Amino acid sequence: MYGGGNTFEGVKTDSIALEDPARLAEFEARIDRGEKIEPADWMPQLYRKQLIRMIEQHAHSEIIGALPEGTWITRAPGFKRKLALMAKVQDEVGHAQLLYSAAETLGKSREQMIQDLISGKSKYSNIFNYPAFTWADSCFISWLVDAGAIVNQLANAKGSYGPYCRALDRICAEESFHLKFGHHCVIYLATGTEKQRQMFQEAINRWWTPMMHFFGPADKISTHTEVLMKWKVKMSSNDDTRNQFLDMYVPKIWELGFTIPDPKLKKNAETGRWDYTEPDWEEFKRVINGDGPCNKERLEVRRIAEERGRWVREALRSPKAAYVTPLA
Ligand code: BYC
Repeated sequence: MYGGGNTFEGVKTDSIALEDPARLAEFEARIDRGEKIEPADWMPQLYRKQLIRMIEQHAHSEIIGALPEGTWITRAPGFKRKLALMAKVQDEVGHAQLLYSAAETLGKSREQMIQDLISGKSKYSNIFNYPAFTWADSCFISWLVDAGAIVNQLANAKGSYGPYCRALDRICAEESFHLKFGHHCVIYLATGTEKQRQMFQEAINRWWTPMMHFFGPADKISTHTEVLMKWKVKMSSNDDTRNQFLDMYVPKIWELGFTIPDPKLKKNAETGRWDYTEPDWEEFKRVINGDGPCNKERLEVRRIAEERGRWVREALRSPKAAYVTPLA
């Protein structure tokens, strides 16, 4: 909730009341006029903290998100799919670099962000804590997870913080290629043998709940939506984004003759919105707090990568010292 005495990383959220009222009013007027806030501009502490949290989580999601698909590079069917998947995974890691840079403009160092990821202090997207057992799982990610990400990111690219919006513009351009690649791979499975169709159906069955979770908790239990929407960091609520995704992609999934494992899923003619079974939010909480099927493995891979890359970072910082060490 906005205000109410909660704390966020040691800053009382009601410290907004301690901000200079004139500066706060001017800041909010700029946001209302649709101006971008830039790093050197005055901003409330809470705006800075919330942006760091959200952009950092987004960056971590790109890095960790590269892992389940990354394991399919060598096993993707055919040379062209291997090449395309390799390029996609590289893009995702590049997105993380853009996002870490955007978060750094707010004053948190990249080293600290990576430390907070590895120690489990920072969150990253729930969905990448599930295993990609088959090629069809990888196709689900490329098509539908990327589609969900685009719906969210296209909206937020029109938000208030300049560096985040510019990073999102670039990310969305690349994501649209990923989506086409994923769709192409799914069409191939959908028009293939019975076994191939079955593989994709099983992928939908496995990934549907995490996909519903991906857009964040239902609005009525979301913690940060109110303040983030007020300051135009988030341009659409979790339920609205989820609904937009369902609007765009459920018909496409059905058109291909697949089913979705939710008997309640249908478009409500009266409200114009989708009815669905509320996904299990207890499972969501467990997964985002470190107890999903792959959380430990994902963070361990990241920790090892960090350790193995240390000498490169040190060499960049101090080339002379690094040159002597390997020869010694
Ligand atoms: N997963 O108040 P709420 C990609 C947490 S990568 C984990 O509604 P908010 C791709 C939330 O952090 C793109 N945690 O939060 C990459 C909060 O916890 P804390 C991923 C989640 O921020 C490679 C608590 O739940 N996209 O697509 O207002 C290959 C309460 O939630 C999640 C982004 O990162 C979640 N799904 O709204 C392929 C988009 N949802 O911090 C593909 C950027 C919520 O209080 N992020 N939580 O401990 C956002 O747009 C927003 O942060 C969210 C959540 C809509 C996700």
